[in-house]
Amino acid sequence: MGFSFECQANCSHTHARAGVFNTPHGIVETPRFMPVGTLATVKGIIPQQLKDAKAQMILANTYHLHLQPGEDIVKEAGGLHSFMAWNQPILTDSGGFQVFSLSEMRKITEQGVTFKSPRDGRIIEISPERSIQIQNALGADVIMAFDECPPADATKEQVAAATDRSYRWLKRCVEAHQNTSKQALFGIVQGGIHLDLRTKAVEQLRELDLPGYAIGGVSVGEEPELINATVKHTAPLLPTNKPRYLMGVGTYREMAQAIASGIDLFDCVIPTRFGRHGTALVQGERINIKNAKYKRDYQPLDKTCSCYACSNFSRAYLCHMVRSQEMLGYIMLSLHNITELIRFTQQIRQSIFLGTFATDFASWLG
Ligand code: PRF
Ligand code: ZN
Repeated sequence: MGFSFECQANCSHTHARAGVFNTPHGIVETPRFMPVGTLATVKGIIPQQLKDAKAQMILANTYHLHLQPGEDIVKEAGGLHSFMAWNQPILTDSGGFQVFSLSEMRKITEQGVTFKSPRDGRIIEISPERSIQIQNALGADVIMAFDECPPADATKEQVAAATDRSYRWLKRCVEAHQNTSKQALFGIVQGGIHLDLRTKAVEQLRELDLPGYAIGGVSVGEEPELINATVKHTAPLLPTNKPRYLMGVGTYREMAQAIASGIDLFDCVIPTRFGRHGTALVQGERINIKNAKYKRDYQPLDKTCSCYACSNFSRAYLCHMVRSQEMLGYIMLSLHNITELIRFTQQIRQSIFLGTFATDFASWLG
């Protein structure tokens, strides 16, 4: 079975839609949050717990897996699904964004990027062709175009040049992609906060008739209101019959607003990163479980949540574990946070079917 996207319900007040994305490893019901498993592991969480959290598609990163253990080992193990024992959909990001945010001595040319490996100082080159080759070897259901994501302080000229280059690189990715029946290549719209650049980029990408489209280059440090304005302008220009993915966004407000603009998929490291720092997402708020007020709080973190932490442990116990730097504390907060963000997107999905999205989530949309 290949790939298809069906829209099942549309909101009559916003661009929000509920859909199903079919992949060779099963369905993704949208809108949906996707947990991040950078190194082919969602830190601290086993696959059964991800299933219990109703995760459907999870992410992994080309850049990290190329450095360690190397795509040859993943391929030899039978591909990412078999290597990490996750038999549901997986998406790999292409590496370009991670090279820019994580490595030193990076150099970008028309050919691609070169950088010094943070592991052993080796000089590594990743081009659009190389990124696709690596992603073909890893074997995720969805693979991403190799793009250039300019920083928030780039000039409009720099953003325009990166957007044009991302389009030339995308055509090279399409050309290099070997495995179109088993892996869907998504294009990435760049253009920063410049709406005219976004419009032009969408027009170019639509020509290529790809199985899905992502909005990149947002949430890179710009004002939060500009994220919403950019997505509001860009998402409705994308084809309605293909999935739309907003990269690296995963706060309640940004997701609710992006869903109202017609976005289907999200990923973000927030739930696991927060979990490792003692922060829990509860009813739309961030709470620091280390706070002294939780020392004798014997209620669950969130009594409406069905995750393992909320079903079995008290805030007092979680507070104790995190204060004692016990790894189970961080794991339980990460598990709760992932469960919570998936549940938030699922509640939105339900409200789209019921026709109550715009009213039920009004407090997040304003
Ligand atoms: N491009 C890629 N991955 C990304 C981004 C991008 O622009 C972002 C920006 N928010 C997150 N992850 N390839
Ligand atoms: Zn919970």
